[in-house]
Amino acid sequence: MPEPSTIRLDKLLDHPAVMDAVADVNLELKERVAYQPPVCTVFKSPFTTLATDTQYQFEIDKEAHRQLSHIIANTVQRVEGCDDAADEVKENYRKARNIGIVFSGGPSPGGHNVIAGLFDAAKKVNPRTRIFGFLMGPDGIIDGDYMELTRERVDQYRNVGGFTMIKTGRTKIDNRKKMDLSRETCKQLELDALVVVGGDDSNTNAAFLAQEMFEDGVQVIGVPKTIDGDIQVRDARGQVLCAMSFGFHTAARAFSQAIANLCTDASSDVKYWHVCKVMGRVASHLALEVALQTHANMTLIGEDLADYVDYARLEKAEKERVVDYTAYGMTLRHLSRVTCDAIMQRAAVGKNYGVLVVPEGVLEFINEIQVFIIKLNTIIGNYNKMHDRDFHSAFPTLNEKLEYLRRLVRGIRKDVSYNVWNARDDELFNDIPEFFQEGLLTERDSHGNFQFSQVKTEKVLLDLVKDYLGILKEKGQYKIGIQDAQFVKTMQKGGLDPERYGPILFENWKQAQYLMIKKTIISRKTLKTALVKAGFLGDDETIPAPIEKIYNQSVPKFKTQTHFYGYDGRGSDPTRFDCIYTYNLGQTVFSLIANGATGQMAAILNLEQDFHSWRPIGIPIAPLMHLEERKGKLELVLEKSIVDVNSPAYRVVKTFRDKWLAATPGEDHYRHPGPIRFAGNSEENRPITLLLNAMGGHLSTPDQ
Ligand code: FBP
Repeated sequence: MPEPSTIRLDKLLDHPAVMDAVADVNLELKERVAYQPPVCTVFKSPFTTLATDTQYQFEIDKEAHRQLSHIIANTVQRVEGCDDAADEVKENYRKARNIGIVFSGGPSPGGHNVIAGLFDAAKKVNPRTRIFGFLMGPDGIIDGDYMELTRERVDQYRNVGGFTMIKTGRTKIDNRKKMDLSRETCKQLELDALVVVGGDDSNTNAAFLAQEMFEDGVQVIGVPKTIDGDIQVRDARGQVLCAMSFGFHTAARAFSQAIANLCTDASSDVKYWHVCKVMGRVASHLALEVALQTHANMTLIGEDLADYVDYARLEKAEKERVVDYTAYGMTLRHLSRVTCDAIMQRAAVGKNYGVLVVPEGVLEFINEIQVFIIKLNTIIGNYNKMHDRDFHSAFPTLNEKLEYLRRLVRGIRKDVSYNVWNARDDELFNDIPEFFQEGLLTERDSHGNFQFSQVKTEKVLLDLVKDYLGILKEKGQYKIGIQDAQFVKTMQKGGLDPERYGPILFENWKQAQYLMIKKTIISRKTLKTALVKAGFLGDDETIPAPIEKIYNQSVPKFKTQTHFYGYDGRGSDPTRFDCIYTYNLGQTVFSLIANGATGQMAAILNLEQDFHSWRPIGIPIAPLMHLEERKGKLELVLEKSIVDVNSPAYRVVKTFRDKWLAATPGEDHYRHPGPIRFAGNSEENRPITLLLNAMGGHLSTPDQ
């Protein structure tokens, strides 16, 4: 045999093929960064102008009037293309500007393209315009940390996921000091405009910055970012202005790909229930899109649970002439029962496996948990208002926090919150597992939001499900159905007559394709008793092997795997839809700035339609604001949108619920959206939720 040739390591490392193979930049990435998203027709014109669109009206909150006087009269502005304009207008449009941009909140795929779109539009109009990226989120504005963005840096991140170029952060510019420092930074940089790319809270912040810097002449423009999909803007008449924030499509597709793969695995080795928690904070938009993309067996939608009415309870209460408020809305216990029921139904047709999708914020819609969240938010908010040290530094351990709550009950600590937490709350709270108590008491984010991603929602539900399935198993209700043909084959192979044993073993012998062992047979002992009683077995005889085999196959083991889909999808490279959407948002931002707008949020109409119908607009932020309780006090904020249970997307999912549960003999109905690809004719070009919801605000049922 010839000796294998040897190669020196330094030579190997110098080899072009090896260098290519280990390079940080691969071919796929090269192709991605080189992609040039198409622009809306208006951006092909040498100029753009803004036209007020009077068809959109808003109901304005009095407090918004008071606090945001400079920008409250803003209207919806349509961006229009323009070939020529008066010299003065042209001069103003083309002037060299200093523009700052900041990412605020969690990363969302496509953010880099907002920068690229703005950069390209601004530099095209005037190459002397300078774009500054504030580093690490709003802290960069407060501390004056920024970098000037060069073409080389922007090019490196085109169509690439994450917010890596300038990073992000969750600081809120929410007090005088931070506001003054931010204003100072903008002055020092001689900024003409500041662009805030963020979620509902960050766009709220953008409105306050616009108000604050109005007289300094610094324009502030917001961009609707968040994978959660909870910035959806309509006017007072329900006309859609922003159907979807950017990044939602990519995150949903990334989660869906992974979850669809689990569907494949689950239906191959048929032994696990995969429980997948998906991000999205309170709203279940992402879970809804995942349901549409994957047809997973069961998808919980928080908003649907809140709507739940337990009619059996109502009926019982009516008979007893009492009022049962617990019949409205879902309790944790009831949710676990509904989940067990679905698991049992599948097991009955031999499918002791499946995929369950749980939105991370589902607990917010559960009666008792919602009460805890509101009460604890108030207690923590009150504490922070009254003391120098914040609640979490004052009570770092769970025990210390619990002790503080107990003291509120005893009224020893005459705190403002002493009447918020009572003995009943304390009793119920002590009943829940420690890890969940810890979750509920976790630190709120800088905007006062409950941090759902930090709570093991799926574990809370699963623990209850496991307990209840155990009870159902003991009652003989949770069993795996045995295919009749398989029973016959096993018996005949072992020399036993299936016709003789069938009626003794099964409660639905000859009635169904999947046979259920009788409820009274829940152990080998009870199996033997049934056989002895039927006269098929003597007291001293052992159970025949084929029967024992069938019995063993009917005993379910509830084996689970839990998964959390969040940060991975949030960091994914954007879909083509998000690449194009965000690049055009960046271009829209520039048009708004160049036309003197402030306190507006860039958006694009007709996202559900063919790209050629997309229409860039500016949405006035101030008229959208309303009062909401945050950290225990009323604050002016942008409303988060949750799933509308009358929306077409939700109704479609609800209609297909039974089909996708697939608790019937035969195959599952899983759907495979495949990986996020950048190009290709079969690449899906927009979110399914978006398409469905654009088909009508509300659906009527066929008999209406
Ligand atoms: P934004 O609202 O800032 O876009 O963030 C969305 C999100 O990814 C949520 O889905 C999730 O609950 C949260 O951020 C996680 O926050 P963190 O990054 O602080 O862990």
